[in-house]
Amino acid sequence: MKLHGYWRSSTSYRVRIALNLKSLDYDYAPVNLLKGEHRSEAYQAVNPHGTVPLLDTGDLQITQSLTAIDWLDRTYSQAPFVPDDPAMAALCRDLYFAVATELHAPNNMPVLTYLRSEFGADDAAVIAWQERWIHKTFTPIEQRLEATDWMGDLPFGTPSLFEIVLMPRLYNARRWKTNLEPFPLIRRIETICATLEPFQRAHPDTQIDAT
Ligand SMILES: N[C@@H](CCC(=O)N[C@@H](CS)C(=O)NCC(=O)O)C(=O)O
Repeated sequence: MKLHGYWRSSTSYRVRIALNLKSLDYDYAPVNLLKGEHRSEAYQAVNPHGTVPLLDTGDLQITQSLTAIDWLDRTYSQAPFVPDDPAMAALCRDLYFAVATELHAPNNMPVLTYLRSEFGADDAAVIAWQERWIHKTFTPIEQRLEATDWMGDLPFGTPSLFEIVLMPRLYNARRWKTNLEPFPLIRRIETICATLEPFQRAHPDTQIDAT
C-alpha cells in the first residue's frame, strides 16, 4: 500500500492515523504542495483531482481521505473506527462529519490562499476566519460530549472516526494559535490521543518530508 501525501496536509494526516491505528505497513510518497507537485502531469495522471492524499491499495486508487478511512475500516477488522452500539455509532459519525466537512472545508489551505489572493485578507483576517469556523463547530461538539456517557477515557472507548479527523484540525488550530480554552473536553481528548503511538507516528513533524 502506498500513501501519497504532504506532511502538513490535514487530510493526509487523517489517513496516516487510520493506517497506523490498523497497524498497517505502507510506503509514503511525499507530494510537495508548496512546489506545486500536485499539479504536475505525472501526479494528475494518477490523481486527476490534483489533491493529496491518494491511497494506492494496489487494486484501487482512492482520492478522498474519507473514502480511504472507510475502505480501511471495512477491509481490516482490527481496531474498528466506529462503536457497535447504534446510538454511539450515530454520535461518532455526527461528530466525524462535523469536523471532516463543516470545519475542514472553510479552513482548508486552498480556501485560505484564495482569501489572501482574491480578497486581500492579511494574517489577522485569516486567523479570525479560522477561529470563527473552529468555534462554530467545536461549541456544539463540546456540548454533546458533555451530555454523553463516555465509554472510557475517550468518548467511544478507543480511537474512532472522530479522533482521526479531530487531531489534524487541532494541529492546525494550535498552529494558528486559536483559543481552545472554551473546549476542555476536546482538549482532554487531544491530550490522550497525543500519548498514543499511532497518532505520534502520524504527526506532521515526524514525517520524512517535514521541513
Ligand atoms: N476532500 C479531499 C480534500 C483533499 C484536500 O483538500 N487536500 C489538500 C491538502 S489538505 C490539497 O491537496 N490541496 C491542494 C490544492 O487543492 O491545490 C479529501 O478529503 O481527501
